[in-house]
Amino acid sequence: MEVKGRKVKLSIWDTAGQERFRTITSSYYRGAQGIILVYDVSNRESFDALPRWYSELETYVSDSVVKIVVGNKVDKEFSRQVQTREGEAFATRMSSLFIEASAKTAVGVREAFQEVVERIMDTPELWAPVAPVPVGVGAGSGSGGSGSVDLGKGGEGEEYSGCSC
Ligand SMILES: Nc1nc2c(ncn2[C@@H]2O[C@H](COP(=O)(O)OP(=O)(O)OP(=O)(O)O)[C@@H](O)[C@H]2O)c(=O)[nH]1
Ligand SMILES: [Mg+2]
Repeated sequence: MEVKGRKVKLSIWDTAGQERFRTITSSYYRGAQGIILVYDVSNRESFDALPRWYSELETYVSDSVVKIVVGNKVDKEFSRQVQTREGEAFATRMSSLFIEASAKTAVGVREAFQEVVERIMDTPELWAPVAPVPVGVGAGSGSGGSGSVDLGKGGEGEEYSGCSC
């Protein structure tokens, strides 16, 4: 999709029902830059379950990861159980973005992704390369010069050549 005039490719992982069995492992969260937490505006239980998901996130992801709370099924306005302002207030308390949407009518769907990606783009620590830390003293001391450390030589390479598999 296009965000802020730039083409971005999204890789989206859906928990696909696993959440009901609480079998989501840490590998699921690893490397995530954004997290979408969806509840059903016509089902209060789904909204009340959100704090539990946040305590799980506290364990697995850093604070800088972008979170958005999505109140889905707004097409069912006639049976709404969670008011917009409740959803909004909760999201604010959790330092998260908020939007209401309907997967059925597509209202708010694009916007939800748009908001998350925009916030990710505004958070360099989620994507900017971390400055190399000079570890492995001695690896580049012979030929490096001008204080540079070549982590490509004498580090991984040697280790790899020693592999007997
Ligand atoms: N009216 C309405 N129904 C919806 C909407 N989104 C999903 N549904 C319906 O809600 C039910 C559950 O939707 P799912 O997409 O399976 O929900 P889920 O949370 O991903 O479920 P799991 O993958 O099993 O965890 C289905 O019957 C959908 O058709 C919506 O925006 N409006
Ligand atoms: Mg699903």
